[in-house]
Amino acid sequence: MPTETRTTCPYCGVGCGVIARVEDDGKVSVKGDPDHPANFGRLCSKGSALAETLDLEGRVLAPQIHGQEAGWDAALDLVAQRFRETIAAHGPDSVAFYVSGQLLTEDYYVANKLMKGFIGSANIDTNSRLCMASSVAGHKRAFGSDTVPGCYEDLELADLVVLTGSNTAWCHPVLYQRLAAAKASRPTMKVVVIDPRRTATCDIADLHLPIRADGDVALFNGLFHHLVDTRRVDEAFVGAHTSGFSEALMAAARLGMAELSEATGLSGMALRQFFRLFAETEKVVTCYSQGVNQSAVGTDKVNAIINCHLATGRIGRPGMGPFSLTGQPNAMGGREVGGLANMLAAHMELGSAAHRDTVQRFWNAPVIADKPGLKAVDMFEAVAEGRIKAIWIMSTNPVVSMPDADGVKAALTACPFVVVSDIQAYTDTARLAHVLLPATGWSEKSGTVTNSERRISRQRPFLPVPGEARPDWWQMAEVGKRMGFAEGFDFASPAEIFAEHAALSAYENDGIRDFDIGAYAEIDGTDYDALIPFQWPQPAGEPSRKRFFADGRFYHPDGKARFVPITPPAPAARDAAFPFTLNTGRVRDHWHTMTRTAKSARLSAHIAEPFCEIHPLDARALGIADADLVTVASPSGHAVIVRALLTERQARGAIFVPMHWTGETAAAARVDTLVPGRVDPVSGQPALKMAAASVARHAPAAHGFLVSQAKPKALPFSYWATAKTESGHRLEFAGDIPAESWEAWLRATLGIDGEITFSGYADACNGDHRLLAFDGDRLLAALYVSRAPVAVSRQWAVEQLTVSHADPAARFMLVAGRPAPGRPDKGAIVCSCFSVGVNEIACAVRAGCWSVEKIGAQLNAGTNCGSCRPEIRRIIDATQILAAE
Ligand SMILES: Nc1nc2c(c(=O)[nH]1)N[C@H]1C(S)=C(S)[C@@H](COP(=O)(O)OP(=O)(O)OC[C@H]3O[C@@H](n4cnc5c(=O)[nH]c(N)nc54)[C@H](O)[C@@H]3O)O[C@H]1N2
Ligand SMILES: Nc1nc2c(c(=O)[nH]1)N[C@H]1C(S)=C(S)[C@@H](COP(=O)(O)OP(=O)(O)OC[C@H]3O[C@@H](n4cnc5c(=O)[nH]c(N)nc54)[C@H](O)[C@@H]3O)O[C@H]1N2
Ligand code: SF4
Ligand SMILES: [Mo]
Repeated sequence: MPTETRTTCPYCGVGCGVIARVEDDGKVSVKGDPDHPANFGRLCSKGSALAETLDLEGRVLAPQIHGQEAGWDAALDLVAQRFRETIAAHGPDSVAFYVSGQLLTEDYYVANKLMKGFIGSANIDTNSRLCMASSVAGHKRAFGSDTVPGCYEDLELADLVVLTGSNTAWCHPVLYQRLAAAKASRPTMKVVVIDPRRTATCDIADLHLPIRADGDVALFNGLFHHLVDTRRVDEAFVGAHTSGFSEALMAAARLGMAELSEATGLSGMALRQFFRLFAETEKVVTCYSQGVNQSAVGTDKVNAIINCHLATGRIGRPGMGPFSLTGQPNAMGGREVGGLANMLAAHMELGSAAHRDTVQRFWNAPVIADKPGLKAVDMFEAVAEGRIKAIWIMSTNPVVSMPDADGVKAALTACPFVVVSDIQAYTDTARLAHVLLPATGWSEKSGTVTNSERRISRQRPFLPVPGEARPDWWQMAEVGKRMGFAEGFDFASPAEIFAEHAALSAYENDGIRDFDIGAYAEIDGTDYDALIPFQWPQPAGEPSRKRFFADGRFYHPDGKARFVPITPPAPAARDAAFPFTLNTGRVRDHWHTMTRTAKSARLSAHIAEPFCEIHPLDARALGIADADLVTVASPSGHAVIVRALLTERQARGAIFVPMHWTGETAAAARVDTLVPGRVDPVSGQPALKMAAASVARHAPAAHGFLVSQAKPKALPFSYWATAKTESGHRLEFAGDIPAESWEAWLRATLGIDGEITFSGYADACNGDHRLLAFDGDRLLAALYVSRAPVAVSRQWAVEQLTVSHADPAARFMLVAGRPAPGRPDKGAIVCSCFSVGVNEIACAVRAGCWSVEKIGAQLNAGTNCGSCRPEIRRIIDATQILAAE
């Protein structure tokens, strides 16, 4: 009998409900859960492709010690012994855990308990430091607690939604679709996007403000003054429920329009339009994400935004409030268990003796950490300096995702003892592990996650556990027991851990702390299995609550919210040799370091190479043409080589490089090697969106493109990037021509030998080589080499791996690298659900399909997950402009 399991998507913080179906033959399919209140049945492109990421290729299936398979007992004993010895010799602060917002709450709870209550150090930090730390710090400064006041419904109820530093269309796609649907049904609703780039999110924007990097503080300070000047301040609310208004207003220096334009990079007209809209609209939600958080002034940006909402009393009521969009599926759960180095469990304060006492008694713990531990950037610095001698990294890939990524790599290489728990064996970080522990992944593991609107949902298992994989919480609990803490870690199931976590949230609480899920303190295994999504808080005997703060009750000791005085940052000093501002972030169809999304051919087809978005005029000044390769270098002497993408969506003087490509998927594209570990002084969050960089054309001897059934290996080129295709692989490369013949190189790279037919041609004059390898009718590989970037129809070439090539005459087309005249060439894939390419869409537009709906009716594109709809609209606009010219 096929089974259907309700679970939660493991990607972004929207936290969509998923129904996973397993057929009798084991085949898995997924669909959106119509009953889940985050998505009501929708899924984005990544969620829709989940079933394609569940194969066991590359999985770590048994514990490894120094690369050799070992039993669990040996591995766990070794971890416990090395941690114990290190602590005995050098104290508890000589060890550390670096964990992740992709752990389940139960995993996170155990890790935090072990480090803070039993080892007695607070050296547990998480990739949430790179992600949500500024929001946490901003919330705490303003509200006295890390509370997200609103919920998703507020975006639908608002009359103005401001999206700042958030590419919602690509990064929180289902929430974006809810917003787009609300705006379509109520066109008076306005959307403003504040982002230096014109992103896909601008598709539904009434106003796009292409702000200068870090201009946000000046913008919201300016807005604060405008609200005062136009008498929009809610004096009753400010008087009764806040403090610090005058100081904050004074600090938010009153700038004239010209100065404000200078500080924000925005025209006076745009500024006035935004200020007026905000001032005149009562129901405003301001959503923000990494363009706000990942900055050296991230916490100040958060508070500059919150100041405007407090001043107008627009907080915690339907359709109003500041709204931090969380990135990872369990960024919120991690905060709830206190998984950051400066927090305690259940939203209690490490700095409060009373809270430490409460937690220690509840845990019956031998010790309790009494000072903040090291935050991510400082933690890896301490590893580099030898102060931390043993580290356990769980569910994150810092060799790719931390700033100064090569520094992190060197630190881990030199560290005496590195433990990594992951699902994949060959991540850039797992390669450096002394002990590699196989974790159960999504579809196998069991627990809870909390989404951006404080909604707690279950992730449920529906596939058997492969090999010797074990849950992360179990690994931590076993090591805890082996370190001598049997009592604190005797958990038999995630349900038991969740119940303890819920009980702690209610322990000596009485409404003093926001996080209280006491209603679940007694939950048993059966109820846990049946748990339906709910929002916190839900104290014992009370219903759950959607919003905070409409009653004006905050969590500072006096019950009031604080205005925070924010002074604008000094303009960043520019080094003439590194004139560009390097902005980094995400693409639609990949997830972080791609350990899962790269398994899906569909997701890999949307954008198959690392790139650098640059304004055409900046490119022209540097002699860079579209599809050239460029070297992007940093003052620290690091460089990446990526494809140039010329676009006016990018502001002049700024470039954008995605964060996704790793040492596994590209030659030199780990963009975090370029980003220094400069952090926000309040939150410790690194400024990942604003590094200095230079750009230069990379001029290799040869450029190449290869499609092949086998995975290419040991590539000697200065540039390469691989991606999976439906039945094989594609490779972009550039560099020196290998010493051997292309045929010999191809045989070695693909490991092909025996009866293979080669055909093709070489033109010594222009350096063109075309080489096809056949096994009978089956194309094994097609190689295209040229001195200039290779002009081959990529998607068409990829599809040739899946069709028979019986007609030798037709093989000429393969040599030419493009379809016969009149034959379709899809072009780059835009709709990953139905594999519809840009050329097909443009062709349909020319034939009269002038709306996204008509394209959908004709080609299906955009009719499943809808994530590509902004891009379809862009193609329609561009095609119409061309037609009009
Ligand atoms: N497809 C996809 N979705 C994801 C993820 C993924 O890997 N892939 N990851 C998830 C995670 S963990 C996170 S944290 C979120 C991140 O979600 P987002 O924050 O929406 O994504 P980013 O692309 O990191 O950055 C958002 C935007 O900030 C802009 N920005 C840069 N500097 C500034 C500035 O100074 N001011 C303003 N106002 N804007 C600026 C950038 O141009 C960028 O478009 O996405 C989540 N969703
Ligand atoms: N330049 C730049 N750098 C950035 C960012 C940026 O915008 N720009 N964004 C930052 C942000 S917001 C984030 S959140 C980080 C994300 O960065 P990372 O956390 O490093 O990225 P992931 O690829 O999600 O890493 C998750 C790892 O956990 C493994 N894994 C998956 N499931 C499980 C499991 O159940 N258990 C275990 N033990 N392992 C598992 C995966 O295989 C993968 O290796 O990157 C940060 N770095
Ligand atoms: S929006 Fe997409 S990635 Fe995010 S939770 Fe929903 S389906 Fe998953
Ligand atoms: Mo994140």
